Amino acid sequence: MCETCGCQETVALHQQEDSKRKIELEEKVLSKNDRLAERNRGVFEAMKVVVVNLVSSPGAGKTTLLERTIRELKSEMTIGVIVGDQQTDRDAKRLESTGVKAHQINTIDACHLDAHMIRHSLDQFSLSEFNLLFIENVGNLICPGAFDLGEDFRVVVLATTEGEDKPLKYPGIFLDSHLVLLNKMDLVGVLKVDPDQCLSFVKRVNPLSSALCVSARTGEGMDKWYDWLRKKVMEKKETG
Ligand SMILES: Nc1nc2c(ncn2[C@@H]2O[C@H](COP(=O)(O)OP(=O)(O)O)[C@@H](O)[C@H]2O)c(=O)[nH]1
Ligand SMILES: [Mg+2]
Repeated sequence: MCETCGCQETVALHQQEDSKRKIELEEKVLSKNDRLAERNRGVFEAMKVVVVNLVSSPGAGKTTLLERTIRELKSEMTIGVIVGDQQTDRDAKRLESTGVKAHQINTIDACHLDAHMIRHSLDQFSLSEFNLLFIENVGNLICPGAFDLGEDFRVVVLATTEGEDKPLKYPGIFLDSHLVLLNKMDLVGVLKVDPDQCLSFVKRVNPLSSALCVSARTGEGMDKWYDWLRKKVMEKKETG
């Protein structure tokens, strides 16, 4: 007899049914998101805007990295930002102070941005004006990895303060990433972390991923990141 509701089924059978229902529900949510992400991708393609989805743990340095990147590149290209946080518009304000348009999404209960939220956020922009659109995702190394937003590239920002082993512990987000930025390199000496070991773990999870070591604070290594972005913007301009 089931102790949960007193019916004749076994607890194991109930658990089996619950997890089947959970999988079916997750599949439905994700396939709806995938359809909306494809629509977003079509819009980005038509407008020839390169879209970069930045994902990381909270505090890895996404906003700091964007602030420096925008200040450095805004004379060469037009840039917009969509930023997701559970509450507040603090990051949008920080990013707007660099002189670009930033739209904040407050996800309230959700731990990630999804394609539907991005679709509505696009109404805030005149997308055809942009060469480059950054999406700063909600700080979380798990859920954002499951939600395609229609972006061209997913970039993981990993901070040296997180230790070397995060790629092994949270492989999902690294699996489909195009680039890993190992940030806070200025702290390596103090922390005694081994960046090479961290990057070898990234390669073990995703042999195709590239990585750059940077410091958004000091600017160390950032030139290679700017070159990566310039190349992607140039390539998109040249297609079609
Ligand atoms: N030392 C150091 N601190 C950094 C660096 N990048 C960001 N930070 C600091 O890390 C904290 C979190 O940064 P923030 O950009 O808000 O992270 P986010 O939550 O990923 O957007 C802030 O105090 C930043 O000043 C870096 O490269 N080196
Ligand atoms: Mg931020």
